[in-house]
Amino acid sequence: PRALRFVLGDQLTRRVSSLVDLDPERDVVLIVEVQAEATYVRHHKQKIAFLFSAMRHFAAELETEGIAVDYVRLDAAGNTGSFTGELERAVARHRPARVVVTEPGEWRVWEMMQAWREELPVPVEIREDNRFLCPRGDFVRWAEGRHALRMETFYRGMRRRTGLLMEGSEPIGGRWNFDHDNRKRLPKGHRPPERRGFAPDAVTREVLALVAARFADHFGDLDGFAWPVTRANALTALGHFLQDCLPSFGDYQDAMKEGEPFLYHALIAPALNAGLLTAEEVCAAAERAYKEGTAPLHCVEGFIRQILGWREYVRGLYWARMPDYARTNALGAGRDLPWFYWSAETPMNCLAHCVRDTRAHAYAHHIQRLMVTGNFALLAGIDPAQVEEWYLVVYADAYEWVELPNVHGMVLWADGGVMGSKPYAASGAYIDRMSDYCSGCSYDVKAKTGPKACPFNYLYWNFLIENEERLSGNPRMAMPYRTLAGMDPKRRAGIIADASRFLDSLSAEPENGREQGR
Ligand code: FAD
Ligand code: DLZ
Ligand code: SF4
Repeated sequence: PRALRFVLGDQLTRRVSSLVDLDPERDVVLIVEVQAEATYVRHHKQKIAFLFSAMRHFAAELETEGIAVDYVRLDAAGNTGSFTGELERAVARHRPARVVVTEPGEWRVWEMMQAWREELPVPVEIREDNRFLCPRGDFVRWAEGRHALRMETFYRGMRRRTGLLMEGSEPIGGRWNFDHDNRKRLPKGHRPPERRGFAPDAVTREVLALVAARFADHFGDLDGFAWPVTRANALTALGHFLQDCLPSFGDYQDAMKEGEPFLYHALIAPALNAGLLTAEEVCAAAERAYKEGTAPLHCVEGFIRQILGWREYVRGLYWARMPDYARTNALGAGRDLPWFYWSAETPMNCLAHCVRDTRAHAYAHHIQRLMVTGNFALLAGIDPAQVEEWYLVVYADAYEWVELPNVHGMVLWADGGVMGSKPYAASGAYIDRMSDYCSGCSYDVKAKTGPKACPFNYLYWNFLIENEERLSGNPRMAMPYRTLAGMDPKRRAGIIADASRFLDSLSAEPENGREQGR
């Protein structure tokens, strides 16, 4: 063939830059299932099943178009188990004039690609990832000379650049951000809409069996797998969200409820990150919902901000700051990740529910990730690398370009303030306000000290005490540090005692030597 076009598992769109000039008469598309990608971290079973199924469906769609696809299955004879090994074998098989790839989503694979240029006997063309609205180079230019890279400034630039929700040079509705209309708690007895899932077809069922057999010791359940694995199904999922959920998305964006892991969230991140949907079409569809009057502005703006703002911003930041970004540990956190992040066995009801939702669906929504599992990891001073690995493992939408800034920067403040001006630390009162978890908890969210007190309460103050030197000069932390300064020394000593008793009781290993399905 003229060109061998290597498509990675998260680049599943006909419009990806490596395929735009494909010649169906002479080119071959290479897609490979490899052990190394499935195990560089021990991904949740549903994450592997989602990607393998989406890859197989995408290959079948290309073939229907008459395109030659060389698809290497995980159990194919001779599969070397790595991107590099499979690309080398394919080059030997097809003897192409050149290899064409699109830049990957992770630094790790970017380094591999640089080596391909040296090692392969044919030229390798690495093309820009055209699946984002802000090219890497543009973000770098925006970031140049700034220490703090604030999302809000970036987002306004993106609104102007794309014209989304704009009236000339002004934001529609006269404001850039409608957050103060959002973030309500769910009214008592409120029933969120039924969510549309996708029953596994024959291709997915075959993949589910493969994953159950080959990755039995990975974290997570496979029953209940309901992710959309084709572009057509992903578009159905988007349509369902726009109609049934977007009109209340903003209102309940930060709410949490026992037994309701999805609420009004879009559930599109796995599809979006793997290429089944594009950011551009999702934002355009949401804007249309506003213009056609089916969803209010504060919900549509809130939703578009997540994708046009946050998603593009974390991706830009990742590439602008890697590889050094992953190495910082501004708060010097070093505790091991507690075992309950895998087992859900903790009397803290909020954490137990978030871990159970995660295990069942390879999903938790933003506030569960940020304010429950994330906030706990911050307050307990858990080693950033271990927290990052957990987030990369457990979510079907996780890739390092999006996971790392969210965890390292937003949640753990390990970047020392590049992403957020202050750590998101919060006590139990926040969780109580936004959820119904506390009413079913054996701890008392109102109690501040003692064995019955909600651990978030004393861990919050203990966090401020432990990081006094690093954080007390931060103007945005002035209020809590003033309260701490005025605190009765006996109370302060009580907090430290409660926190060390609690933290010492955490185990990084399964209790009683039992393996619990990590
Ligand atoms: P919705 O809540 O309906 O939001 C719509 C879309 O906005 C999402 O699909 C996503 O594409 C985008 N979005 C929203 N918030 C963010 C954000 N902070 N960063 C980037 N995109 C965002 N998202 C991932 O895609 N992969 C990850 O690995 C990931 N890790 C996270 C880790 C932590 C600690 C936190 C706090 C957030 C993380 N997020 C991650 C962002 C967000 O939580 C998920 O995108 C979202 O929960 C996915 O579900 P949804 O499609 O229902 O999203
Ligand atoms: C996450 C993942 C998994 C589990 N398996 C594969 C695979 O077998 N083949 C593949 O092409 N991609 C896989 N991926 C996604 C890659 O890890 C992803 O492309 C890189 O992390 C770069 O973003
Ligand atoms: Fe979580 Fe504390 Fe509420 Fe229990 S009381 S659910 S630990 S916030």
